Amino acid sequence: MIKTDLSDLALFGGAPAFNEMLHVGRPNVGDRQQLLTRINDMLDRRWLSNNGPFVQELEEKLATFLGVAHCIVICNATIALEIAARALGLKGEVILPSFTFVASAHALQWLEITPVFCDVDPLTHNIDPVMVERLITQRTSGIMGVHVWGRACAIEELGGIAKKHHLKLLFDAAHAFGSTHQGQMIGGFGDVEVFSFHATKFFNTFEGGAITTNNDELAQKIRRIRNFGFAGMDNVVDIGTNGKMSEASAAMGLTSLESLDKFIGINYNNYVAFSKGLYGIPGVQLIQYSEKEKNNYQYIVVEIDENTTGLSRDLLVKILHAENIRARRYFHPGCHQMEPYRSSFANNRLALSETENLTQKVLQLPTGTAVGEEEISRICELIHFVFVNGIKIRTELQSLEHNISDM
Ligand code: T4K
Repeated sequence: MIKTDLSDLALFGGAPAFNEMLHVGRPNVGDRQQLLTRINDMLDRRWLSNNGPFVQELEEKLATFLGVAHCIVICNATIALEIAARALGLKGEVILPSFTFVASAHALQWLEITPVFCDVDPLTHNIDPVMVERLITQRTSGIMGVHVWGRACAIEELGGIAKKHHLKLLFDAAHAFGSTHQGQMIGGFGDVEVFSFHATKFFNTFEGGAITTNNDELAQKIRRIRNFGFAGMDNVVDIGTNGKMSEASAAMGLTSLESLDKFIGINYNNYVAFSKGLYGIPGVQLIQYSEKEKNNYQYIVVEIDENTTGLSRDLLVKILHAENIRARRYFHPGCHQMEPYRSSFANNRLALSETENLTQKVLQLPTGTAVGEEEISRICELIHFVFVNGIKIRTELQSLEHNISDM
């Protein structure tokens, strides 16, 4: 139903725009029959984990797709980051953006490496290399860039800084599977890159991730660490963990890979539909993906400038949730504002002004194969309606809150 009156909004008692919740990160599922066939094969073989045939096939196919010498699949990207950090010998401090999913920081802190949070470029949302250089100390051992929303961070600048200061460079490429930088697939930059294949990513293995590198020795070490440090039967040579991907996950990965182009095509069409639908709303800006590079278009990211719209991002999110549109606020409030980092970072807080600004402005809207043009058009109409009536909505809410506090 098209909303024409404030009372039509679900927040004020109207019927929600959607009967079923629309999610950011609804999993894409490829050919179900293919998946089930693979699962049956796996059961017949009775080989369920530990570098099984599906894992090996997936690693080979991913390495070819990414144009990288080694792809080591892992049970999830958080463990993959931990394994990568350990394999690289990171210690002391590692510089990374605060504007990332908290897993990037946790993976370091888990190894008792101090995450040193850096601000971002407000245009790209990616780590600011100028500030990175200012944060380097005697204790710094590495830099972790994050390709936020699948858009490559300043790879060359970070590479130059890492080389000059003899630091390791790794990239959290959790969002960037299928994206390119200067025409080259993300996966082969820095010392290592780490992907996430979590259910909410456009390419998923239920849970999963991968570490990619062109360094043969490092790849061998990563493989050992993934498997408890074993270098052969009964021969342990490193501190290892269990980072193995199961055969069921690899079966899902092989099946997802066969539908990759379809998933990206749907994401791209959704992105175009949102671009058109949100066009012309003052203070509402959809982030741009360069047409010169490949991207997976997995994230529909909108910046809300409250000074122009008169209505905050948080209020819009509240309105959308009531309408069963589960918009998200990635990455609110920023890692440096979360514990334990907030307490240890308190003195430095003001230094991350761009991050703090972004975490107040940014939201993600539902996309993926579970969302089509019809839903997108209704979401955009609703957002138009909300901002056209921004002042009235705020006044109505204030009077409701006032009445409640009087009761
Ligand atoms: N680095 C970066 C930059 C990352 O963004 C991430 C993860 C990582 C590292 C670590 O990767 P992994 O260790 O996870 O491989 C979600 C994802 O769980 C997380 O993988 C992702 N980034 C992050 C950005 O988003 P939550 O806490 O927001 O998830 P949750 O449970 O709220 O789900 C998101 C939405 O998806 C919900 O509306 C429900 C829907 N959903 C979710 C699942 C799992 C479904 O509809 N079906 C499902 O099966 O973190």
